[in-house]
Amino acid sequence: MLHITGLSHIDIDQPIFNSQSIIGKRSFDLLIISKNWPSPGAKTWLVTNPLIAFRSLQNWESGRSVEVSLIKMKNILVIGSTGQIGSELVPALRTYLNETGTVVAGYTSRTPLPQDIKEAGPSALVNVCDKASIETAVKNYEIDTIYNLAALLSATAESVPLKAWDVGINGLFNVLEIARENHCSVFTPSSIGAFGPNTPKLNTPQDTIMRPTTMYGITKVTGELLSNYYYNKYETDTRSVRYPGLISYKTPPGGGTTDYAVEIFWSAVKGEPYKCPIAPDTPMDFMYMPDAIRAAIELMIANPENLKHRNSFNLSAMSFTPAQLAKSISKKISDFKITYEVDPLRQSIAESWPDSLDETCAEEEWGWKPEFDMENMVGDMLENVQGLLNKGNSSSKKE
Ligand code: NAD
Ligand code: AKB
Repeated sequence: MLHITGLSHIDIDQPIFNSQSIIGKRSFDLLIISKNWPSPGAKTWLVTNPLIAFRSLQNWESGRSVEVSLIKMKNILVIGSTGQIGSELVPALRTYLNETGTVVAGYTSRTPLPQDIKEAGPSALVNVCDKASIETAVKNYEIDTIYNLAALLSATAESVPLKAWDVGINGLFNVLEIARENHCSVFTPSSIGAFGPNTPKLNTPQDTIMRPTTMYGITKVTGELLSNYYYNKYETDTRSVRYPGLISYKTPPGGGTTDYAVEIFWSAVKGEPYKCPIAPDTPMDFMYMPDAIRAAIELMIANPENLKHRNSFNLSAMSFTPAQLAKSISKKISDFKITYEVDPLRQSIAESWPDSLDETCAEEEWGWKPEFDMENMVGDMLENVQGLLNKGNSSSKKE
């Protein structure tokens, strides 16, 4: 994880806090500033340029307390960089680090790296089931933070449950062991799939019944427990979130139950009717990818002293049914049509998951707040999918 080399709690009115006192310190590579610390809902910013940090602080109301963390350069390994999340997380982390650290894009021989990721920084062949390949990348690049995104999503996992366990759990064990030996922090996403049919469906609490009925869900609960075990037993800095279904346009989703909420946009923009595999009145929780990426970064730079939970935080942004999403799209594309051909597997998984999660703990412990609701997500998705179609990219599904 981040190596905090200095941590001070200061008042921005105090004379000590002037441009010289920040710029004068040469020992840090990144500056993290958290507003209203340590109150609940404190907001954290990662700033790579101390001058910009100082200017933005001057704009704040005087008298606010702020926490300033001076942290060392980070070298990050992202395992699973070619997926729906990884393909957006790698460029986002590179932008955040702003050349003060290295982001290594891990990929497997089965999935070539997108050109933009390959050209913008280092990459390494990393198979999560092959411990040596993780170790080589960690040692070669002096990695201090691992984002472990390798997994088989819920629908795919049901057709190859042993493989899903191997990648999700034996793979995670490898990552945690390497992290323990090399003092790395680890982020391994969990999911709404960690919950099951006995879980309270509405405003699902952070700590509640977790008896999933899918192999995907079983790997997610086990992964949460294993990650907490490494934190409690070895002080390995593990942190994670329970993502809802993620909506994005850059990379198609990889075989999940919530994939419909991405595919629908491609049909709508192409002027085609969409055949939905989920029944019209089935609610699930969703999040737009920019929020998901921000969460992955903000949690990993959060002050560890404020984290009472670690693996994993409930996250939420919007909850809707296919019919509600179709209606929202129809407001922008009036002749859009949706029909339903329910896939029994995906439908039964969807019905076993919560409708909406309570994310209070994430708000209180690391200041989490989503920016996108359904309406502005729909507008942004339609615009961006149209842009991609104009450029000749027409893929809404994994090849
Ligand atoms: P994805 O299927 O799009 O990508 C998974 C990535 O893992 C791919 O790059 C794949 O090549 C890689 N991978 C598979 N087997 C591997 C192995 N043996 N070694 C190394 N890499 C391997 O998945 P995603 O949507 O990007 O999800 C990433 C993580 O987030 C997963 O843990 C997933 O369960 C979780 N999550 C995703 C969503 C979502 O809606 N996308 C929601 C909740 C949680
Ligand atoms: C899936 O549907 O499997 C994923 C998830 C919500 O974990 N998108």
